[in-house]
Amino acid sequence: MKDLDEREERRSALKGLGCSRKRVEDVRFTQGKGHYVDDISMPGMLHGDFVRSPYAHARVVSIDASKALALPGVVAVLTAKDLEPLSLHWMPTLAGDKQMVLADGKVLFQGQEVAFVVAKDRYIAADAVELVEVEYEELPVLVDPFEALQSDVVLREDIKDAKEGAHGPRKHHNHIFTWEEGNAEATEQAIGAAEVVAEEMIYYHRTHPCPLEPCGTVASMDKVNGKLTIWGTFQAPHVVRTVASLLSGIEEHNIRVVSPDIGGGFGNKVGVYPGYVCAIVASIVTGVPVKWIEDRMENLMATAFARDYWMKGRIAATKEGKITALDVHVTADHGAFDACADPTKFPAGFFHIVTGSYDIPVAHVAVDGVYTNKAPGGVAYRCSFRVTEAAYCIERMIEVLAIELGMDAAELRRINFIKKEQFPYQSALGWEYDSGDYHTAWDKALKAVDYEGLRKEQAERVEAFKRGETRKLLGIGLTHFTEIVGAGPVKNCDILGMGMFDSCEIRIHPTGSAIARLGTISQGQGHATTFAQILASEIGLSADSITIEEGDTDTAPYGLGTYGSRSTPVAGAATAMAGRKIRAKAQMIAAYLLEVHDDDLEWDVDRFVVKGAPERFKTMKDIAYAAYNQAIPGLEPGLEAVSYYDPPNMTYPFGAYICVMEVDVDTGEWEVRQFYALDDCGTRINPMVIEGQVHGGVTEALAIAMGQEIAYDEMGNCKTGTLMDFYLPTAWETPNYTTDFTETPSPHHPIGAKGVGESPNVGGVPAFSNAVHDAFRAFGLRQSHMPHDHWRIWKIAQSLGLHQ
Ligand code: MCN
Ligand code: CUM
Repeated sequence: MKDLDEREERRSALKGLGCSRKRVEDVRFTQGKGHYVDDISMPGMLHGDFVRSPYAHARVVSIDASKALALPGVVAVLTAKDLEPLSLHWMPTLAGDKQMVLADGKVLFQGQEVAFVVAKDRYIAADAVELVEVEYEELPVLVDPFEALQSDVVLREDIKDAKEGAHGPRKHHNHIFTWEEGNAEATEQAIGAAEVVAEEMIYYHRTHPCPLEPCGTVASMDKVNGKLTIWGTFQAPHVVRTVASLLSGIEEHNIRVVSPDIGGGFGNKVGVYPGYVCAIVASIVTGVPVKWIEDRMENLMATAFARDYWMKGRIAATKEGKITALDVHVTADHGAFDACADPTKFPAGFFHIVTGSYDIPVAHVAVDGVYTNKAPGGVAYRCSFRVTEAAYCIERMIEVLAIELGMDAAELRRINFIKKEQFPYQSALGWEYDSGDYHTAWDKALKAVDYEGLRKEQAERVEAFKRGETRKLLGIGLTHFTEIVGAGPVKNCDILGMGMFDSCEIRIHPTGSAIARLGTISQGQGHATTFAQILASEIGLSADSITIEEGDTDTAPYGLGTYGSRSTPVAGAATAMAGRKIRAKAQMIAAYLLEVHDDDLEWDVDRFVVKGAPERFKTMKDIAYAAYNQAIPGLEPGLEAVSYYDPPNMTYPFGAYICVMEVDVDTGEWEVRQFYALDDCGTRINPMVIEGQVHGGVTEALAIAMGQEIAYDEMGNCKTGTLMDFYLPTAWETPNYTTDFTETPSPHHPIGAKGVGESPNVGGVPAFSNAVHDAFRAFGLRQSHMPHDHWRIWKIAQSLGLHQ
């Protein structure tokens, strides 16, 4: 008993796996001591600012910069003509397309970069932007992707005759790609033979990650030693370095990319933006550092949006509700350039996870990418590569099918879930789900909210409404989602040809503390806290004695960065594997010190103990000291390790979310009465950090489902370019959340962990949206598009005849 207590004490002193260790980052963040890109200031530094297009589609007739150049303090005004000799007026996108850095003959969306002003300070640059005279000739605007596919108007004149794009044949001059997965014929047959078929168009509107800190960079070309340093808001610093090298011709060892503290990323900072290229060119030309920081409007109007997927679903089932087939056709509005950031093979990301948590025998998806006069981008905002669109689609289709069948939607889910014993499960669309136990999670969730009691209350409410006793309806929003996170494997996943592995390098210091560097980069996820915990449990040093460093390509091992909730599944695995290499060498050192054979030792929390002789041991601290200070025959001095981890599969976190919402029929106002979120992300590293991720992600889901939207008028004017128009919930509007969990480890991850960062958004959006729909189910509502703001909810009630 005493031994056990003592061991537990040692274990908890490590603050390793499972510990709700406080976030070490927060000391500086809460004291305003974070160091962001805009905090960087260098002697002689210049500032850039963009002239942007007021039109969504126009020819650029002329650009006259003479007045701007005459303004004291203005150093240069760059246009496409200046970049052309360097072949930098266009740049490759991460999706195999190319994008104008500065308007080359025409503009294709409102807010597009037309000219880059470089001046002595930010204010002069802004004043000079006003003085640049651009003459435009307006062209017809296409904002509707369906119309774009029919229209004679050619958006991308540069590729108007190209029959092939980066992802195969193009059907029309505004078409980007068709991408398909699954068995079309068998699916069509199953749908044709089905007893019940539900069909619906599900729209997931265009939205935006809107991180607190907008995008920015400081580029500094040191002409003396030929080194280019780029600080920036980058979610993938190594990729930026490689791309910068390929584009500029500067050898990669002469480029250093640093991501300092990042004030939120949410996918917005994966892409490469014209501002980065222009700042780099301006620094190379002037030989002094150049800073570019966008403002809020620029961030909302011109950087990577998310979603804009029109999903036509057809789901077939037996009368008893057993699903027999699923077909989805997506019309995907990618805006002016295809600047998604998906693995090369997957132009629609992992959308083919659209069979969700259900055992669906045959399925087929096809996605058509389309150009329109809107900002480019297309993959961002806690999305895991289009998984949130897929989850929304299937979770809405299940609800629609439940209506068609006259069935309870919780029961319909239950009878179609993939069963525990079916894992690893091969989905009809080609994925191998690693592990799951959906029934247990579902039952736990339903019980926690007293589902039956809620349905009873809801039925009573409907009756009371009909009797005229209340004007509020009750909606119960159900969701069971399955996520797919942790790209690689390298054999399937690359970005611009770079395989999606990740890495960790560890150095143990002589006194028994350590530094670990990773190929990922935290934007608020708490990596410095949690990766130290993985390592603490692996190597037996306290997490408090381990520094985690990310984001500097001069010191960190090559990695593909942080997005798609891949850090834990990939870099987390690399961390554990590197830790195990440290431990293997430590064992040899301990054996030497204790004068026993390696095999006579066993690992015990923070030390190697001689089997059967517990009083004889060496702690990791003892071993670290010996590694540097004692000559050990046959062993090199030092204690370091590096691991590059190529995951054998992705991880498949899942969850059960339930939202209980009151909806006022007369005003369209809603109130979230209860939100229950059960997440299963396998082995939990830090329950408190997970809870924080869930709170943040569900709040963003609330924003998306209930109000957030990047909207355009028919002229292509962005109507939501400020935070007056773009809904960003504050603490005041954010409901109380109940979090819960089950723990089904990943069988292939070294510590069994799956990602969690995006799960709450993937699961949250359908939960909120289903709650709104469910409130009106008794009155005949089948499908209504998000965002469910008060006006749209009011319109639902109006269309159902619920207003007297
Ligand atoms: N974690 C854990 N146990 C697990 C899984 C994760 O304790 N089983 C912890 C991790 O150690 C990490 C955090 O949870 O500290 C998130 O881990 P993970 O799910 O691996 O996701 P990433 O670290 O790769 O973060 C990316 C993900 C994405 S893609 C978006 S978008 C998003 C998100 O994280 N952007 C965020 N959460 C965010 N949170 C903040 N504060 N800011 C952002 O920009
Ligand atoms: Cu897709 S948003 Mo996150 O992957 O950075």
